[in-house]
Amino acid sequence: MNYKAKERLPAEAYVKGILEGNKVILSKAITLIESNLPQDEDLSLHVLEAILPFSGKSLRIGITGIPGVGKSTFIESLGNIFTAENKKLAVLAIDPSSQKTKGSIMGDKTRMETLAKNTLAYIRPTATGSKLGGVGDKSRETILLCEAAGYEVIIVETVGVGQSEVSVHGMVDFFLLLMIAGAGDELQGIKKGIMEIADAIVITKADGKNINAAKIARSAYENAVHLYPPSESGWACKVMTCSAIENQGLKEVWILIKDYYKFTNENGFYEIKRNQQNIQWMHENIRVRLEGSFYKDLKVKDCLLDFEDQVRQGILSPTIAAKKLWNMYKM
Ligand SMILES: Nc1nc2c(ncn2[C@@H]2O[C@H](COP(=O)(O)OP(=O)(O)O)[C@@H](O)[C@H]2O)c(=O)[nH]1
Ligand SMILES: [Mg+2]
Repeated sequence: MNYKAKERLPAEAYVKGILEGNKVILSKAITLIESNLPQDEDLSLHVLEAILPFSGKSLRIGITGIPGVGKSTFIESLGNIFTAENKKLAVLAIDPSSQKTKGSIMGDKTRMETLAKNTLAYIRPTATGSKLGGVGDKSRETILLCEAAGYEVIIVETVGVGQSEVSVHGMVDFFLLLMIAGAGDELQGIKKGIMEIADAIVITKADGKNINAAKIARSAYENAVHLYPPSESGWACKVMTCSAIENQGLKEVWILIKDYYKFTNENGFYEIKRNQQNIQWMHENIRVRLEGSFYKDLKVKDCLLDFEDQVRQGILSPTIAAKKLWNMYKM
């Protein structure tokens, strides 16, 4: 038996530990929440429900950009500013590309060295490589646990691949896109849609020989974002430059984030967005449950391969196949 029930604590022990800000218990609770074992579901939900009243009070920041753009180094420098203000910071580093090697996560740990040692900071790499927003993704629940543990700023770091940026955008208040000068948008894997949902674009590594290129990139992106239609928040995307290594421009980014917080609080968007995100979260959860239940259904399982075969051969149309399977499922 793989299941190690002994490793689980009673619900109250998780809740007490989290509320006391105990990092070891917090980590164990996140492991529990991330578990997809049916045996863990009740306990997970119990813990989540108990901590819910203590959650929601952090500023949630999403940071995305291609591998090597400087996310981890940036977070380390920005994080040091937060902690210098005595703010507790949690960093959830999610890297779907590191599923096999876990290489980037190791890199992250060394690149966030001072944060990793800081008692005010908590770093949680997601080693599962789970697809953000996909089945088994518990990033949102993890955010809630960290908030209940007293973390006032939560950074969700993700690599700009696939759909993960969009998923992160759906769980944070402020969405920051990091870019480097010189590389084209396509080279950076930046899809247009991503720039449009960013609350800020920061050109990293604006130091040494790179300073001028960074300034040029900044005005180019400024011109580009001016063309976008106004966002629902009423906030216009800002473009900045920074050097995490030389500690330049980071304070300005923090001021900008605080400005955004003030702006969206005053115009009511902050709350509207959180509410929308919760509704979306509920629907995603329902979709995941439905999908799981559908593919686990024995009648469906029995016919699925055969139907796939017929679709492949062109005997059966995909729509009809889906409809037939759906009817079987509903029977
Ligand atoms: N010159 C310079 N290099 C940087 C800066 N930030 C990060 N780097 C370097 O860029 C590389 C990738 O950084 P990392 O933070 O791991 O990027 P990530 O993959 O986006 O998390 C590392 O070699 C860093 O030392 C910066 O501000 N200036
Ligand atoms: Mg990194």
